[in-house]
Amino acid sequence: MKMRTAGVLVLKTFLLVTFAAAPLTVAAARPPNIVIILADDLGYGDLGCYGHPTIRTPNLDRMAGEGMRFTDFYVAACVCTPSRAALLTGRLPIRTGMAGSEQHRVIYSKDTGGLPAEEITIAQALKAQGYATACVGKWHLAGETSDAWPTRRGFDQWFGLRWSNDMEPAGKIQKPGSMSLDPDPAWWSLTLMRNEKVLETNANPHTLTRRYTDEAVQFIQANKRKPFFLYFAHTYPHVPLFASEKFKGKSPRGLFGDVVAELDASVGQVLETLRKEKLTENTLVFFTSDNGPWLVKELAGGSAGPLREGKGSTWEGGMREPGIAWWPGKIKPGVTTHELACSMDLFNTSLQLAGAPVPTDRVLDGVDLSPILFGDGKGLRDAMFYYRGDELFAVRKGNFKMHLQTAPGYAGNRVQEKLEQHEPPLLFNLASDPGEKFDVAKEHPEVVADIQKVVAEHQTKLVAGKAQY
Ligand SMILES: [Ca+2]
Repeated sequence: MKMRTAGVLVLKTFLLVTFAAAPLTVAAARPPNIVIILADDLGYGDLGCYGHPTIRTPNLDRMAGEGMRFTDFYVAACVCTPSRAALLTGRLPIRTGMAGSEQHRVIYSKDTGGLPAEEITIAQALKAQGYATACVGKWHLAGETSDAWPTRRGFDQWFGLRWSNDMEPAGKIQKPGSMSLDPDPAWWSLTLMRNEKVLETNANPHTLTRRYTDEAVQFIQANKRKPFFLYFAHTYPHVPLFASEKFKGKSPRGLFGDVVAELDASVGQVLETLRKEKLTENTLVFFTSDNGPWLVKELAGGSAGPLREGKGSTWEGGMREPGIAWWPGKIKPGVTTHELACSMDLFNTSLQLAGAPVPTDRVLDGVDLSPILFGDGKGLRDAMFYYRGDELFAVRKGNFKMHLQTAPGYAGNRVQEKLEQHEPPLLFNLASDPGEKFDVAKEHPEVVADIQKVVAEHQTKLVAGKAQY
């Protein structure tokens, strides 16, 4: 017996040593790569796999077919800056000071603030685990004089724009009052950044998606032998819209459709690169958008499909987004989930997958989505809070959503945005009425009372961060 035990031990030791030295085992033990692809102002209804009748998105449709499609995926805010801050930190913008206010909803170039240094981004947490980290695309979490650039918030490298493409001060000619379709590019020359330096002050808006994609592909190829985190935040389909020659004039939906088709092709190229480099079995890719469609831009804005309203609003169209998760061999293909999930969950999920410690010294609003992604996990997220600026407007619990206040979408300077207070609150059953048309508060006083308790508890415990912009 003793001899046999010793023999097994020797064999075990031999196997351990041998396998530890083998490159295959090292690769298998490697934490997964994480790629988050974020569109800007893309609506819930703008993709083929979310029901758009004429915009063709074969690559995203295939991604959903090979992966998991969420019907109830939310972002944490209905405009750019707070939504992005929440995705990267896993915290409601009200906690981090990145919520903005009714008057000042996103960061502008002259602002001095930015994402606070005390916050922990996914990039910082993963970099500490040895990940290579890159931000490709729009940041919008720092003003011009702020030091809160991607390279100071955990990213090894950054190639992209500082803000939205309609905020670029580089144009020589005054911008037109309305964001017409296909505007003169001379109005919209863009300042392109490489890390903390201005790379170009007259970048061609038509080639932006293609150049972002080339950068993302190069980053993946250059880092294929170590774990990497790629945050790929597209500039489009935020207005003004520009597509490259290859896509222009092709979509029946017009320029907006051309631009979305080009984004779709970009996603296809990223996934194809992962296939070519044999990284698919160890890479999670998640696709979503930062907020709903900018409806007042008319044909230059997107569609929220069956959902009410769009960008800037806490109606569903402002904050419910396409959400597609892809990891062949790990996520079951062709699954549609109705589980409630949020962009802030990508923080917890990414850290957990990377083996990074989840911070315990602060309130996190994300949850780890692994049980949903890799199994049949249910009910991970209890409630969803809808903030507009620094005010709570609505809360969803289960299928019911209660509105304390409502406002139409983000009108900019074209239409007055009229806020309405609701006392008693409005209540909608999103399962039977996703378009939020039929108030059922009177029929369900117990649900209203229950959600009011959730609101009271949330507001009692909430410690709002110091406003950063
Ligand atoms: Ca946006």
